[in-house]
Amino acid sequence: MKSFKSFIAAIAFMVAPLVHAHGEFFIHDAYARATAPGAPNSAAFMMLDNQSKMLKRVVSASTPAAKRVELHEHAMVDGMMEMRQIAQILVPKGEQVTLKPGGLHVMLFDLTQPLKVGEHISLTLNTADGHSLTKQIPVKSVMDGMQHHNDEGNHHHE
Ligand SMILES: [Cu+2]
Repeated sequence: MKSFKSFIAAIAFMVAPLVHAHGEFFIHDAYARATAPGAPNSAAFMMLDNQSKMLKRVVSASTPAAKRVELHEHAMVDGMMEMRQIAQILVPKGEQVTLKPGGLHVMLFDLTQPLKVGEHISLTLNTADGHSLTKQIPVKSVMDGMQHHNDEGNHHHE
């Protein structure tokens, strides 16, 4: 048993620096919403995965595909679901935060060209600690969650 434990410890010791070298903050399953010709805006969605020992704050984003990029959330305003800009997206240590239609998203304003299914765009996220993550993300057809007043099925109107 003792040698087995030291074997595991040796493996952990060898693997840890590699994991560190590959970064500890990840973007998974990212995509941008396809647009109709002439549509000025779109959005990008993804899962943020913080495997580090510290809180990560995404404070800005950019892409060559849009002239202006903002971090957005959806919130209830006077009984209506509206989206609004937020200063940062917090990802606690060891946790994942999902950006999805109808929730948090990266808003793409003034597209430089229509986003077509099958194409890829480059998206960069910047964190408060000065790191940037850039990914090529696919363009996908997405149900537009932005115009729905979705009742989640829990309310019961008589
Ligand atoms: Cu938005």
